[in-house]
Amino acid sequence: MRDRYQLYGVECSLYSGKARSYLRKKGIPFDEVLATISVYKKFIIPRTGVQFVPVVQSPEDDVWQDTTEIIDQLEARFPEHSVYPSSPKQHLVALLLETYADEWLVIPAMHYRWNYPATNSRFIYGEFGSIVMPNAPGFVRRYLGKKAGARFKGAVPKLGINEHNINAIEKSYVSLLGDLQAHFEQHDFVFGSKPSLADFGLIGPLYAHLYRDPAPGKLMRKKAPALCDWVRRMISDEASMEAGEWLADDQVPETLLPVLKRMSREQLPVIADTDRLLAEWRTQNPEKSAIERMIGSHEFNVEGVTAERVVLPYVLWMFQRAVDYYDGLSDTTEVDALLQEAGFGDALQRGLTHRVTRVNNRLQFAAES
Ligand SMILES: N[C@@H](CCC(=O)N[C@@H](CS)C(=O)NCC(=O)O)C(=O)O
Repeated sequence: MRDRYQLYGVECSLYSGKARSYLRKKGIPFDEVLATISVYKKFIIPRTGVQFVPVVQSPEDDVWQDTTEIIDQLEARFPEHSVYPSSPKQHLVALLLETYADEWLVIPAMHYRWNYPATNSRFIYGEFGSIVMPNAPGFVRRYLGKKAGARFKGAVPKLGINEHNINAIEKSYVSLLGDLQAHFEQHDFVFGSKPSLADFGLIGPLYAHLYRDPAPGKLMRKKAPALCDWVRRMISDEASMEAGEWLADDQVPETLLPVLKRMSREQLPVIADTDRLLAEWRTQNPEKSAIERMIGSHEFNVEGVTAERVVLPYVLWMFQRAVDYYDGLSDTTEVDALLQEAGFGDALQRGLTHRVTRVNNRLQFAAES
C-alpha cells in the first residue's frame, strides 16, 4: 500500500490545478500521476464511473472525484489549518467564490483557450497529445492532441461562447483582471495572508487556462502582474496554511466587492433559472432519480449581450453548499448587509427548490425530508 496520496490529473486541466494547489498548500504528501488514456481506462473510469479529472486516491485506497469532494474528504482527515474560514462572512464568500470560479470562470477559460488558435494551438495540442502518448515526439503529440482536444473545443458553443458575445466575455474578463489586480496589490490571498477555499476555487481557471495558455497568459502578465504573483504563490511547493492569518473581525476586503457584484450580475440569474428549469424537468421526468448533466438550454447575459447556453444542474449542488451554510447561521445581520451590497438580494434566504446530492459521482435528487 502506498503511504502517499495519488493525484490523477493533467497540467492543462482546470480542476486538476485546484486540487494540486490545495494538496501543496496543505502540505499533504502526494504524487501526481499523469491521467493518460490508459490510466483513464484502467483506473479512472472503473473506479469513479465517470471520465473526469482530477481523481485522488488515498493511501487506504479510497477514490474521490470532484475537487469539492476531494477537499472536503481531505479536510476531514487533515482538520488542522482548515481552508474554511471560521467566521460567517468570509466562510460564505469563500463558498460563493468557489461556485463562481468553478462554474462561471470556465467561460473566459474556455474562450481564451480555444478562440486564439494562432497563439495557442501548438502549445495546447501538444498538451492534449501528452495525454494520449506522453513520450511521443512533439509533432506526433500535436497531431494526436488535435483529435483528443476536439471534445473539449466542442464544449465552447455549448457554454454559450459565440461570435456575438466574445467581445462581451472579454470585456467582463478584463474588468475582472483589473479587480483582481487591485485586490492582490493589497493582499497576498483572498482573505489576507493565507489561502482559503476561495483561493483554491479561483486558481482552477486562473492557472491552467488563463495564466498558462499562451494568449490569456500574455494578457494576464500585461494587465494584472499582482494576480500573476498570486498564481505563482498558489502553485508553489510551499505549504502555507500554517503561516499567515485571515483578516481579523470577519473582514471581507472592499476589493472583493466588484468580484462578488460581477458574480451576482452574471451567474446568479443563471443559478436561479437553473433551479427553475430543474424543477420543471423533475415534473416532466418523474421516473428519473439521476439528473442528466445537461437539461436543455437557456439565456444568459454578459455585459448587456444575451446568448444561449446549456443548462448545467451541477451548479445547484455548489450553490446549495452556500445556502446550507447560510441556513445554519444563527445571526445573519452582517452577512445580509454584505449580500445586499454585493447584489445577491434574498437569493440565499430563498434557497433552492429541490435538494440535490452526488451519488457515485453523479447528481441526483436528495430524499426530501
Ligand atoms: N466539478 C468537477 C469537474 C471536473 C471536470 O470537469 N474536469 C474536466 C477537466 S478540467 C474534465 O475531466 N472534463 C471531461 C468532460 O467534460 O467530459 C471537479 O471539481 O472536479
